[in-house]
Amino acid sequence: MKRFFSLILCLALAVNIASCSGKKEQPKDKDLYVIGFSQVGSESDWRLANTKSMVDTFTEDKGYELRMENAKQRQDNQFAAVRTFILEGVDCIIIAPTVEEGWDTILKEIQDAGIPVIIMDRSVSVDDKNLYLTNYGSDFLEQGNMAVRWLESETSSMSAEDNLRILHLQGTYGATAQLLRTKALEVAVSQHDNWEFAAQLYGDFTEAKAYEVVTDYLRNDKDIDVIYSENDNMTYGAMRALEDAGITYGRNGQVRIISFDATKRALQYCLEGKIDLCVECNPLHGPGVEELITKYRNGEEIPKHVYVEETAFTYSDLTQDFIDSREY
Ligand code: GYE
Repeated sequence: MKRFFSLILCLALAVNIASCSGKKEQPKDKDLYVIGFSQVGSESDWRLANTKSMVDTFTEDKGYELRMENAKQRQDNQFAAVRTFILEGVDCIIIAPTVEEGWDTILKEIQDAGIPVIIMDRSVSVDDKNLYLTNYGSDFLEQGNMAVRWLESETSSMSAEDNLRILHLQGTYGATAQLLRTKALEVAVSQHDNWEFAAQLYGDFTEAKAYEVVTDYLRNDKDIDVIYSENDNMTYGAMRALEDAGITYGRNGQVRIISFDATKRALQYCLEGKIDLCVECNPLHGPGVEELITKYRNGEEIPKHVYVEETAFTYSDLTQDFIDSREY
């Protein structure tokens, strides 16, 4: 009897092992294309829309597994995430780099592991461009130039004796979005004798930081004509600081406001006359990046740099229906 039970036990175990190993032979994720994605953080509405676009695009239904790591705006967190992706042997790595510099070594490590890399949103500054497949994102210099052209046309009737005092809010130092939006403005200021910086303040792309620095600044100087804010969330912080200081802004106010990103809330403020210019920065990168990955997997040539289409909006370009229909 004892032997009979042992036999049954053995059979049961054997069936169990067989079914387990059967499962292992065809694991679902074997067929999935695994993407390791190092995202900058969750510092802004733009970033949340960007993350959503990636999550919505790279779904299991379409044959992907997206492993996303939030770097909380720190490059060393990105290095750690990338090294984990290498160990896991993912099929592709996507990096939205916090800053441009410092990527040579880690990109070399990925190359040595034979994993393709896509740089998304911002750029990296490396000597060897073969370290990544392609760079997909915005033309940040053109965004800055759109803002400058608008400001030139708005101030064209200004007398040469009047000075235009610009309060410049800067995003994360060293990020492409900061470097190039800053470059466009600095070049313009150097070319216009009567444009000057009231100050250049560090807002790190967040509302809280911008509120803090603008509040502080306005304690000693309220003589500003324009705020050039390198993203919408910093703009919201600046708007609150201006309100606290009793300074009016927008179309009928003392201070004109230029904001980058053109996310829904900013466009709404623009329609209400609180923001004068919204320069668009399109965060919906998922579909475009997927197209590049598909081409790569099919062995097709892909361009080294792909820019997304963008424009700029003033009050007169907007309607409520248009804003409601926007995805971000
Ligand atoms: O403008 C800002 C975000 O790199 C385009 O990063 C992105 C910028 C965007 O935090 O809101």
